Amino acid sequence: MNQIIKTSDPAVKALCPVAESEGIATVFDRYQAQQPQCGFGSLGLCCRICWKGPCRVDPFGDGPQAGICGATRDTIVARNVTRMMAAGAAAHSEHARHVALAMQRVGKGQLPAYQIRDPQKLFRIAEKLGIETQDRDMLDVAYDVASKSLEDFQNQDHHKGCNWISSSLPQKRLNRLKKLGVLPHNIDATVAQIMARTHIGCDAEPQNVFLGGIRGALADFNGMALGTELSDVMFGTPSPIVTEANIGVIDKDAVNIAVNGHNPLLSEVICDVAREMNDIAKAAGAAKGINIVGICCTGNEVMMRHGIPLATNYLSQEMAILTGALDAMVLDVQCIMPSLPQIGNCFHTEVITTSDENRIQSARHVSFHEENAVENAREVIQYAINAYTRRDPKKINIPAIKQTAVVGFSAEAIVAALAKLDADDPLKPLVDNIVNGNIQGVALFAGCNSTQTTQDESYQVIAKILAANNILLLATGCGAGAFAKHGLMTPEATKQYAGESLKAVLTAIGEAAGLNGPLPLVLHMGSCVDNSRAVAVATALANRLGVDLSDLPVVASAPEAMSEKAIAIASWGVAIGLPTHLGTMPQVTGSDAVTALMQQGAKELFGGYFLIETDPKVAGNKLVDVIKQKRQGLGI
Ligand code: SF4
Ligand code: MSK
Repeated sequence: MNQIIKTSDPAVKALCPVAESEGIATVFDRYQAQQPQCGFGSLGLCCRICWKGPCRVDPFGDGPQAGICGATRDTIVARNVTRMMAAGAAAHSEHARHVALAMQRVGKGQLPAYQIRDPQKLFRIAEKLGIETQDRDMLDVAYDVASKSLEDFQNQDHHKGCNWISSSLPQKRLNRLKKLGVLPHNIDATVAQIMARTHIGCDAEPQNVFLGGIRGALADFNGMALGTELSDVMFGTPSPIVTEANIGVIDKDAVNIAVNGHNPLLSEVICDVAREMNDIAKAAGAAKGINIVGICCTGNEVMMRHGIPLATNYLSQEMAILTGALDAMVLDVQCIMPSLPQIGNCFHTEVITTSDENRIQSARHVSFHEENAVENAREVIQYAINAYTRRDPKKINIPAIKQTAVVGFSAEAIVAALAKLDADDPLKPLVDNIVNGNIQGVALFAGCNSTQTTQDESYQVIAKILAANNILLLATGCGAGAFAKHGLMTPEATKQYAGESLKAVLTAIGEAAGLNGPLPLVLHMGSCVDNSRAVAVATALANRLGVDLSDLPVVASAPEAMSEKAIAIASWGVAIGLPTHLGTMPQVTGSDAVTALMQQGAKELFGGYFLIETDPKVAGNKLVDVIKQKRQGLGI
């Protein structure tokens, strides 16, 4: 193998040679093996919707210009991207449904492993959803909140919007979306409708297909908001906590267990049970007991709630095993590489799937069910301890690379920090500083890692440009992981990279909040399902200023968007009015009509639009310009 390692992460660079010497293929090798990737697929011009296909449209105009059924390039591209939005919505919303169903059972007292850890938030949500709270038992309210949330999967009345979206966006935005006919009434029905309308011989009008996709993307937002908020109720609303990130958090003197995926239902219980089983690990010879580390978005979930260190983000999940000191990797759902068990087999690592709907060939499977959560957690931890005893000391190679990260900035935590400056009106300091220009605007970094670019690099380049221009930075998902690993979630990064006025504001807030220095340069808002937290902050700002979200100097950036979930997130970002940067080339450019629809067309319809730019420096400067234009529009 002749390795080309597309990463900026020093830990990954340190571990790839281990893979090479062991003859193990990693994501970077498999990327090389796929070159050149199919041009038709890259442009979105390959249709496999029926078995007369696959059909491909010639992008140069010489060959076929329609599929066998007559579908044009515009129809084919629109259907492909719309189906991606539906898949993203389905993935986030399955996660949300899982959490809501669990909370319903907590309300009935049927799941002793779980509690309501944030009752205040429960009651706030109940009021927001119009549920009676006066003199009511907490568990009854929890049951009703979960049931009302599940209505968003069941309602058949097209005139009634989903409960969560209706109570989460500014009225002006809801009116605009309603007028366009893109507000979902039911998450499941919206996903099913997209699959139906994109079946062969159905909706072939590209804009109509795409707007159907936008409704799916807004269903994704609804599922995401619901999943985030109910998780906070059950597991606690994040508040700032200091931890560490990158592969050096794996400890050779401990039983190391990585939790990887997205859904916190099992990982939360693993954290609880690990404390009880620490002595068993010590008795097996691990001087420091059990060390839980996070990967990907399950990693973000446990990091922001418990300060569990983050081992790495999506693209480098295989690297944790290459350290030779990872005893188990426990997998739940989404963004998990099917290659993990093969790599685990080259070491002593137990790779354990836990979701019956998400299994991987040759992985050990422990079927997780909430009613058996404690037993399930004990079982996987015991597998890890047993594996620890089989470790080969000669294979241990943990690069001593890690960074401090201050994480856990939920919307509530941000408001609480601001309240230290103005207890009666916490939003006022933020609004005042945006209006007076000390903070020029806000950028939300979301999304994945992708082999199409250099891992984590664009995040850093763009963030440094925006910060120097006094733009407040928020991050979720693998973007948050990137910033944590590269030391940009620290007060020191603020001192080094923030423009003078932004630095002054972050310092004033940080010192008032008792942090003895500025807030970190990038505020960690959670996993990729937690983008709704940033929307909550933006909605509060818009309501306060009496404007729509598209008027605000707020942008989103997904420099390494890769998954169908990321396509859904970016699409609802556009639909709620945000200029949304994509740093990887979306698979739509085979259709001028769809590409134009996502840019100028979307701008006219929604105020938000896709800004496609693969060069991070150019992208950063373009986002600064967008923020300036938005400020001009507001007259500030
Ligand atoms: Fe080809 Fe039409 Fe079938 Fe797509 S739906 S594979 S374009 S015949
Ligand atoms: S895990 S969707 S690679 S953010 Fe949330 Fe990361 Fe993207 Fe998966």
